[in-house]
Amino acid sequence: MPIHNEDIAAAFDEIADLLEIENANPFRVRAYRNAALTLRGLPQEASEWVAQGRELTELPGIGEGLAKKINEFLQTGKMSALQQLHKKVPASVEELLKIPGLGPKRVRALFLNEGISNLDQLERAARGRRIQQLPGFGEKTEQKILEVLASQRKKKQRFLRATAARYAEPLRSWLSRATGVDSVVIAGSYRRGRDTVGDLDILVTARDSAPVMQALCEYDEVAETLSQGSTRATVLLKCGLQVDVRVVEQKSFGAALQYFTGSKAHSIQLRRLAQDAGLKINEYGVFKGRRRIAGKTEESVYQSVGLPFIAPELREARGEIEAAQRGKLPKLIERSDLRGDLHSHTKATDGTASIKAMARAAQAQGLDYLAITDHSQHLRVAKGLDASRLLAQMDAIDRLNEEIRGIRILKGIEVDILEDGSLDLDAEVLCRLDLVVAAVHYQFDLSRRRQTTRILRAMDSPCFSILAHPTGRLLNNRSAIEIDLDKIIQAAAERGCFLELNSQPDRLDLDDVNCLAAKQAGVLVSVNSDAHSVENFAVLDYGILQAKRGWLTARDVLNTRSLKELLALLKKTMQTSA
Ligand code: DGT
Ligand code: CA
Ligand code: CA
Repeated sequence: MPIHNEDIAAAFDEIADLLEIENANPFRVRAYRNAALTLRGLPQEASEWVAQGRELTELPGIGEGLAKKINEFLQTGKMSALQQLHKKVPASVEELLKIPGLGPKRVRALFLNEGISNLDQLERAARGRRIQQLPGFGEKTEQKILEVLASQRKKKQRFLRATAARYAEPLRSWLSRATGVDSVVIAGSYRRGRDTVGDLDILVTARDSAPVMQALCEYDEVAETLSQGSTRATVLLKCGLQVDVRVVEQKSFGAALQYFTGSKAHSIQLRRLAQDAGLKINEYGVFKGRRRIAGKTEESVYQSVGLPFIAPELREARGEIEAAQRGKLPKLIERSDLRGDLHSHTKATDGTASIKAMARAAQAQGLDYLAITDHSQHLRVAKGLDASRLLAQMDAIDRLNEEIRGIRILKGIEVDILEDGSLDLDAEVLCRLDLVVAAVHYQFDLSRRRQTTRILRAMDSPCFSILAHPTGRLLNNRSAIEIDLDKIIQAAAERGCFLELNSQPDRLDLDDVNCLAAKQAGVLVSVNSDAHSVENFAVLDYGILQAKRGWLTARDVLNTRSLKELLALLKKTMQTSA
């Protein structure tokens, strides 16, 4: 069975979790987390890298020790370091960490002092009102634990789109090679560009469906066939991802693609339009009485009800059909519209490359400018910059800009918003930068009122350009902080500062709805990579997908501006005399 980067990254994350429960050195923990990030960001599978005879240590953040562990995993499917840790802390203990409010310290206490080593035991203890009696836990925590466990049971885990892509693309090419296959498209929420997907919906056009079904059964990564007919099947992959496959005839392709792309709500609205016009749209075509009048292409389906093609990213029944009727569909932003990136890290903090290497990589991605925005001092585990290190970095950037051509490096910082809403570095230092990117990195669970006030205060600082990852959510991991985003958007409009859409596949906040709200308030969104390595700029594709889902055009996005226009806009966010 092939080993994917995601498998190695998951093992590293697991080691990091276990080390945290053991109260290990935070830098050691961070090294594993960073390696996991690097692996997830690689455009290529590590296994291929090794097969080509290349050294894993060439990868950023992968030293000898980590490379050895990866090689061991690739060769044996096991990681002895992880197995060693599991001798002390069983894997089921890690699940406790996923409960919001249970950090490593509390999990350690539950495990070592109470012998609670899995979710069932946790639930039993909470029901028996034993959690509230433990030192450091209260009745509120106990109640929260019970609520979270109940809601977790209800909902099935969704896959990050980026993770699903790792499994979807190889399966797509496998199916394309089956006899008589014309085209294979991954439809559903995946095609609509959602940040997470519940399952994959694959549509195949072929002369004959039998070879497709055969190919699916023979696919190496299928763990179980859940149902199978002559033209449809549902299988479960070994990674846990469910896949629906449908085979249709060429002449129904457009209608089937429209149907399986959804969303359901969008399609229902479309069908109602058709009904009003005396037509019937289904997955086989568009019909007037018994006569088929369209359905070979998706365009023909929309055209049959007098509409232009509607981009899949917009198909959420959020007014796109009305906009299409009025000829007011937005011309959605494309990746090629981006002229720069305003959030990136170097090895001065928790990145893995030098400033120069990052700039070169951004240039290779077709960008004209890159802002270096390392962390500020408060974020100790990331070796955040204090004033003197920041000033030294600014000098280094000035020198580099003299030296290199073809890309302009901007001087920035990702400064922590402290609990009282002040910024982690003094204004007189910050104001020497080209831009200030600010973010919340701790105290995520303040009340909505306090959290909103905290951010609004920060936005009132003399130097404040972009609010980074405004909600702080980590998909499948940490929920969004409680804030009044409308108020924050309003304040950004008044102040002339910007909000970030962070392109990391597990962040992607602002989300689609938030993007649309920012656009409507006239606040420009900055689609940033938050790259921590030279490979990591590839995530901009995910940011662009989310931006499209938020109806954004190139004009709605800050970093589509030319360097000159951008600098003028940034300057207004930076008060030069503090
Ligand atoms: P997901 O998988 O939860 O991320 O979301 P989707 O949108 O991929 O939903 P899924 O996999 O249940 O179904 C794929 C598409 O099939 C969906 O977007 C629209 C279509 N579809 C499924 N069930 C229905 C239905 O009952 N009515 C209509 N009109 N379309 C449906
Ligand atoms: Ca789906
Ligand atoms: Ca499905």
